[in-house]
Amino acid sequence: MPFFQDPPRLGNQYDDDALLAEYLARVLEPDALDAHEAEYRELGELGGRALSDAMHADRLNVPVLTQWDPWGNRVDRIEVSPLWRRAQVLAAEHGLVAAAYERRLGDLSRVHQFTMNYLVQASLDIYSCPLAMTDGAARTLLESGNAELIERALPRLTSRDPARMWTSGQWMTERTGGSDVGASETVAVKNADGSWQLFGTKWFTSATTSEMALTLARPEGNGPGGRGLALFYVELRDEDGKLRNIQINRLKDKLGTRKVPTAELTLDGTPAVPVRGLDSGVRHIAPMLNITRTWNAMGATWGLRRAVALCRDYASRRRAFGALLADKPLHVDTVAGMAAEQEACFHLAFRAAELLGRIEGGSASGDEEKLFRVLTPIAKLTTAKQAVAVASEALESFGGAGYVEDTGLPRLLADAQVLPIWEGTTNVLSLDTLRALAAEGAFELFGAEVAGRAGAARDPALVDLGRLATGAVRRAGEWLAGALGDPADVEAGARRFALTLGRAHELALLVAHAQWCLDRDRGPRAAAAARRFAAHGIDQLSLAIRQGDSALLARER
Ligand code: MFK
Repeated sequence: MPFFQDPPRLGNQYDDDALLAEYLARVLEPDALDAHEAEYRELGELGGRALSDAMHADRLNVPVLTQWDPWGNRVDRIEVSPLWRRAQVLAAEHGLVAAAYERRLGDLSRVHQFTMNYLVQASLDIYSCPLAMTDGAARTLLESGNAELIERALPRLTSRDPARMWTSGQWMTERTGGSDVGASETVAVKNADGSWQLFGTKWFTSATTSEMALTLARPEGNGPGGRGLALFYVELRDEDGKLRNIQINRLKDKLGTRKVPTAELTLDGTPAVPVRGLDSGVRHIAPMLNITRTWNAMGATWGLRRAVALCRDYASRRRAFGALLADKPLHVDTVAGMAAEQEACFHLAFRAAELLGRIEGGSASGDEEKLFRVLTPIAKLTTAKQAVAVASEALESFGGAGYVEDTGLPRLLADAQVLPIWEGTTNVLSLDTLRALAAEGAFELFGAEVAGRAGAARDPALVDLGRLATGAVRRAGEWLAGALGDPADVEAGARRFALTLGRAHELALLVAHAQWCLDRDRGPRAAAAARRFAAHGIDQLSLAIRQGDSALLARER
């Protein structure tokens, strides 16, 4: 009988997830868990079986743009994949956006919403992208106070009826780039009747199939920079379904996220409505950024979870050199390292969700709001880096199979790579971390958050790990205070500084969770995750050696 390798398989993604079970038992009231467990289990079953099979079967389907009809009319129609059409129905029916706004679980509604997404999104081919922006648009409109637009769009964005639910795009990036948004060239022109039209090119619009979008444009006569931009609301199609003076120039040929119909658009007189005044567009779109960045951290979390779940299962099927991989110490060492990073990422992303839920419920203190502002860029940049590193390791752990497209495995890495790029690169978010920490008392609040979590430890080994976390934050603060004399020093070290804070916070969260597990005899896994994660390194600033860096950028000769 010739040898054929058994492929990795997934089980129910709720029942199989010990970390999720512990976390939900820790943060939810038993009644709330009872009320929602059947739905979590249903989503876990879909995520682990029917939808992951469908995603595999759908592997070669990509969105198709048809620009012209047979009679020469410009139509610019995008056909998305079958799984995306199914995802649209599932997202509405389970309230994957709506749950955050219905607030059935009060301040824990964001935890509930993201738990559902965590269970299913890794099998939905990045349908999380339009949902993230839909969520961001709902929050941005709510914060704008624009009653007319809220009344018009919010019931759609947060609907549970697939026929009524809208998704939203977020059109920011132009040819001038996705980071320096203040350089945007799109112009807003006011007509004699008071209406507005937009003229320009949007270079990276990820949800062109959405019904609406929030976008930035510069009202004629406004000054430069982000302050001169205004935030506009656009409905893409008229009553006949025709695009309103929008042309879809082409779809992007991307490394990953290939099911997402990311397009280049020309706005040629697109009707638009100002959302909130006629300036400060960057500030006014910031609520959207903070929501989509939280989704990004969550996206890393479910991507990592999928990679680790596949590796774990495979280790129990793959036999080499006379033993299962699961019994090979070096393989165990490798996968344990991945699992520890995954658990850390989970805790940080869900901590952000906890704070967001409290802020939206109005029960958060000013300090918690400030903390969330700091945590958003830190969580986004830290988890995105982990997602790429672990996805790469996951592929390697499958050997050659991890490099072969029709196993579906390479997609883990290709899709993860978007996470440090989308919604602000690691460097841009490191600078945003500094901006958020510039608020009075913000660094002290962050330090108190880490110290509070680390301080939950009573087990001596966990106490030591907690000290490692608080020590790293203290040293990061000292580094910042010392670097402040030279802005170039601060900027050069910003990424290492932000990653140090992110990893220190993750370690403190792991420690607190591990203590909770020890107290309830829930086994050694959580403590092992904290220990292993700490061993990977927390303090990144010891490598901050700027001297001579420019020589490394110079041409060879
Ligand atoms: C699961 C995955 C799902 C992912 C969804 C996929 C969606 C795909 C679409 C995209 O990829 S969109 C492109 C991504 N681009 C970005 O995320 C932008 C990256 N660049 C930045 O974040 C820059 O820092 C920024 C554009 C904000 C800098 O612009 P400016 O014009 O130099 O702004 P400035 O002066 O720094 O800030 C303007 C105001 O906004 C300030 O307030 P004031 O006017 O009161 O002084 C800032 O404090 C405020 N602000 C900026 N960022 C903020 C913020 N406020 C709150 N939160 C923030 N994050």
